[in-house]
Amino acid sequence: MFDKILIANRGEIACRIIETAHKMGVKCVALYSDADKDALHVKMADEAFHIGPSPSKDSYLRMDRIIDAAKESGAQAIHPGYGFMSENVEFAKACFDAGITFIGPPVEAIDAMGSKSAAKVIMTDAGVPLVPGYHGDEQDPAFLKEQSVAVGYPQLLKAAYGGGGKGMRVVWSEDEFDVALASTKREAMAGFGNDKMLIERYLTKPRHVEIQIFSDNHGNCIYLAERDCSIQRRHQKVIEEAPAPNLPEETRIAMGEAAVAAAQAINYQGAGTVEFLYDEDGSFYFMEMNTRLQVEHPVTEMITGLDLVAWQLKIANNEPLPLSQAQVTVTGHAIEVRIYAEDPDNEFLPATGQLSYLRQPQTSNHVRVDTGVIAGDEVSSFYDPMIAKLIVWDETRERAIARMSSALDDYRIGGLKTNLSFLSNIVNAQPFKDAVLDTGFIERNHDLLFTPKSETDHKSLMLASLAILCEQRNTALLQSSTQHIENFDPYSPWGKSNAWRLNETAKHSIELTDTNGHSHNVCIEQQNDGYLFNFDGEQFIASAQLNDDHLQATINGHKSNILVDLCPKKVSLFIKQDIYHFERKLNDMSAFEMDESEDKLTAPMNGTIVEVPAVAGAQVKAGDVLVIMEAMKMEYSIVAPFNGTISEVFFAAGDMVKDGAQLVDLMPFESVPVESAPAED
Ligand code: MV4
Repeated sequence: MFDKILIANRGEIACRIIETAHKMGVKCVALYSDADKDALHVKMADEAFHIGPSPSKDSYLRMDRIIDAAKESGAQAIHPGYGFMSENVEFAKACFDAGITFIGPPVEAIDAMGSKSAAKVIMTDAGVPLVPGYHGDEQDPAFLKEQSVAVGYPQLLKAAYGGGGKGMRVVWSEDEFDVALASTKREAMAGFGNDKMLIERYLTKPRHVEIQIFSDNHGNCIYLAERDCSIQRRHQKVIEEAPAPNLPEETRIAMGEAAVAAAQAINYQGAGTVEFLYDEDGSFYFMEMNTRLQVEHPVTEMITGLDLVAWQLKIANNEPLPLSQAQVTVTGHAIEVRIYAEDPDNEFLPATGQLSYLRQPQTSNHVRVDTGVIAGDEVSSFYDPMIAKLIVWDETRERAIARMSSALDDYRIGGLKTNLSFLSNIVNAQPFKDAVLDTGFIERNHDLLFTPKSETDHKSLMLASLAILCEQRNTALLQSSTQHIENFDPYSPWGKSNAWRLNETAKHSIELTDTNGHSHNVCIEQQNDGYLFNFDGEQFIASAQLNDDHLQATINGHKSNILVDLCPKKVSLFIKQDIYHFERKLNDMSAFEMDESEDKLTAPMNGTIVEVPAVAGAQVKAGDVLVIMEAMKMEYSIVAPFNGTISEVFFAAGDMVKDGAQLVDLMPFESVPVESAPAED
């Protein structure tokens, strides 16, 4: 086995490969761009090489730098992961020329599958079923027109060198053909530098079912069951599962054997995936073959109990397949969802930002999370914005769905938009539970999956406000803990860092702006045993406690246990799969702006000084009341935010002050000197 391999990738797949390699005692070399200098995969590796600026073209796609890093590190093999260089013939050749093992198929196999039409010729010879159509070399438009008529309508025009749905055009009738051919050829030439076309009968509601195959260098080739990846959006897989629901056993076997035949036809080695279109009438047809480990390989691992990356390393090390076909067993059902930083309410535009809050579901034999990020990481626009893959397994599909739904409810991500609620809507949708699957699933169930953005409700406003108030109360608790207040009552106005005069009802005003851009001014009266909210005349009595990110709140007797992400300017609520984000404007009268740069304490608004406990020269502790002022019929205490000496007091009781006026000059010091300790004996 290799002593050391280099992973020419980043993110979750790099972490996943490193994890298996380390279990096998293989050292790992990571590569990183400027943007990834603190990335998880770099931390996990035994060593790492900086390979360039953040853009992929200047880093992860720089073959020369990758090969140089492998040579310099002494890596004996390179694992390309998926994407980037994983299906690049030139890169596989460069590895071979450098005497470095490419953990993947032979160059010839990658090359053979690079062209759809060439692949179809090979599949025809191998007896693999193809969609009826034309995929020859004759490309004269008049000849193609004749083929088009022979195939019949609707039909699909496909660029031979297209991929991912690009370079395809549905033709519904003969008189559409000429225009469609011309435009698809132009698109293919512009996109792929080759305008060779093939024509296929168009399947209107196919499923995407793919077979995982493995070949070794000793003539063995087996299939490891199948995956259903029909739920896609713009040719991006969203949910994958294994095995494919309701696939007749004889179809499963026939598809698997066809996939093996396809692999053997190109002398395949390593992990590969043969994709089929599975038609409503039970027929299946070769679509394309991927000569890499797929993103969705974990669902196959969960139902077979195998480690496909370990198999890749063994095969690259010229070992035979660990199992024969007869020894492969399939147990239970697995589902994977791809968690993306994107905005489903805005055309799934990629989202960027900091993962200010990240809580994954508890992992187990049933729940797996493959990720390349940790809380606090930035999701940049340089790379695919996938945050993680969430994979679940259970004994039946129904139970796997329930487990996925629950795991999604437990997944909490704050700081940027994600597709979590969209994924939750899919797995909870009856058509998904009924396995009514085909490539049009998302479009057909649009109204089920895209819940209109709900107007912010009073409950979410109250919960966000309670979280903020609890946070401030907890801060006061922390500060006043130095005052050793016995029997501290969290609802006592004196319990807060901004203690309130007992003879007044403490009032707060918090401004919350929701993701629709609507601002809500929430007014709260603080009472001895909690808070009183008033929305359009309707009153709500509430109490709450905040422990870390858990908010326990009772509103009019109804208890809620939710997770919150509190940042200075934002507050997010995670209520099962509903997520509420608010900009949090510090209008809350119970807080005051501390001009940190100059340690000044200023008046939060125009008002009148009621009392000035502060005296110049006095030493005070954090939380001590310095000034009490009245504004808008409410009283506020301005307290010392840290230990220090009062150097000057600028106002006296009865004075009027303007918003922002400096009230006290407080000089910080390390700690309030205590009486000198008794001399050591
Ligand atoms: C098809 C098809 C229907 N009929 N071929 C999409 C990209 C590439 N993988 C091939 N694709 C399709 N080929 C025929 N003759 C429908 C698709 C297709 C599709 C296939 C699998 C998964 C998702 C898809 C989404 C749209 C179209």
